[in-house]
Amino acid sequence: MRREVILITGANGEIGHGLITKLSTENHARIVAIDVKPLDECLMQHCEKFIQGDILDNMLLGRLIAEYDICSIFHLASILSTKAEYQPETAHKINVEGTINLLRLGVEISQLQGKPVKFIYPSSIAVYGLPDIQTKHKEGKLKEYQWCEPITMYGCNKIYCEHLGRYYARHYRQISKDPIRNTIDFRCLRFPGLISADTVPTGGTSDYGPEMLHYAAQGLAYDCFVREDTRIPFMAMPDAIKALLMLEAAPNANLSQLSYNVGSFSPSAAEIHRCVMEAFPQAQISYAVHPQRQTIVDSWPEDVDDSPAREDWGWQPDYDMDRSFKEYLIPAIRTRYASNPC
Ligand code: AKB
Repeated sequence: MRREVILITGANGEIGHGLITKLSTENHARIVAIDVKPLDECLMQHCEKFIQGDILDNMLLGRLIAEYDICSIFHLASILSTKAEYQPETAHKINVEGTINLLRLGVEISQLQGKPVKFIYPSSIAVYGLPDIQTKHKEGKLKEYQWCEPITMYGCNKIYCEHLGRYYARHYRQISKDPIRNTIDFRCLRFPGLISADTVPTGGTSDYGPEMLHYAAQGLAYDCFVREDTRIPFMAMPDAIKALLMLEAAPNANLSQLSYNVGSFSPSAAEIHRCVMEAFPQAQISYAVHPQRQTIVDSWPEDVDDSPAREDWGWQPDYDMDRSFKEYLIPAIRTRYASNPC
């Protein structure tokens, strides 16, 4: 009998690193991982199989169905907000067409297995689009349905893929003679900016948070590209992984909506700066505002209302800002740059 596996796309990215390690070491899951880039050596041992390939390659995805019983899909692959503004059409291809390919794969698997396949999709605070800084301050914590008018290609892609997930889960081929039922069990999280001790993000607009810290730890000077008073929500990577796994494990009957905000702490750039200086007093951090990136971050909320996640599946972060820095980020980053692991 074939054993069940979990499929992870974008496996070599920031979330992939944390998720693969946790799923393998603690949940003893069998993982099939895909990424266009080679997988870091230290993750290989945690995967049953790694495939270097493109989620736009339908032949490759088709082969997966033949070889594995996929019970859950964590679709992490995407091009982040800043990079997507340089290449909007490429971002659309990967972020939207890539997601459709995975959703269709999920439907095919569900039909073969006779049960819905869990499809876990990380969305983002980039789905929000506040018109100006006054409105941002006035609105404070946003609920899932407020101000969903993103100004970036990445944000447009994410909100559209949330809708696609709902369509594939509930309305797929609804007027055909034999509508397909029990397709995918779509579950989506809207993440804030993520900060990991193990990886440095590339191509995002919340990158100033993790960059400040990683540059300081390496003794490099850093020009923060947003104003000191800029405030958006952030989350430490262990909590992001916890949220993904909690949402995946939640009984379907408890889920009152398909997309959930998850919050943790919401510092200004100056507050992150202060925490970094406490740990690395020699750090050289200055501000060189990039006006367009500033506009993007100003359109994102100061904080998110995550009460549905708390009520439906018991979401609660383990790390507030103080604990994130003191117990996770600073010690792990010191070790990382002392020994340079992958
Ligand atoms: C980005 O900056 O694009 C991402 C995000 C907030 O989703 N980190």
